[in-house]
Amino acid sequence: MALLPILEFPDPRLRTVAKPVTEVDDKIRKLVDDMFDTMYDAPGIGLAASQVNVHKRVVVIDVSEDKSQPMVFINPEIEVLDAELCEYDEGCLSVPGFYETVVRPGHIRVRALDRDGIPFEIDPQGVLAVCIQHELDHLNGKLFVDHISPFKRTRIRAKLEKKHKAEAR
Ligand code: QAP
Ligand code: CO
Repeated sequence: MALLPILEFPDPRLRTVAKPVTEVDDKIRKLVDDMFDTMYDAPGIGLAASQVNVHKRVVVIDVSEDKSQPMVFINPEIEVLDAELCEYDEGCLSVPGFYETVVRPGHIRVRALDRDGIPFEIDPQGVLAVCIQHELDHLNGKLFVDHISPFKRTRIRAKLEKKHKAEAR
């Protein structure tokens, strides 16, 4: 069991584009296990390696109520399946305390490798589709606050900077 420190907006390291995993080995599996520990402790429903300052294309998600559906996505790729958009109130462990409505495609296809390096494919809708897109954004250096108005983003940045200064005292 290991809890990893989570980077918080506006930390510039969250803007790093993560590199593909070339081999799913024990080191990657240890990262995946530590990411689940960190996500469940928070608690959260999704975590990208970028958020724990590891710039590799690794995502963990569990949208169940009782930690019963852990999912691992290594080198995920998505395809939009239909034009229908979905609105969801998103939050982020890297933007603690803030939730805003984000609009995204509601039905996607995801191809990725699992924790054994085996390719799989799913066609999620609803919260799982939202969460995968949110986490894939992290791997590309993007945050949910990039999808909201600049006014709201600036306000969130100012509040978090104030919190970080108070914590550093
Ligand atoms: C991404 O987010 C997500 O502000 C995962 O104080 C969120 O797990 C995808 C969290 C919503 C789809 C819908 C946020 C925990 C957790 C906070 C999370 C907080 C404590 C966020
Ligand atoms: Co996030």
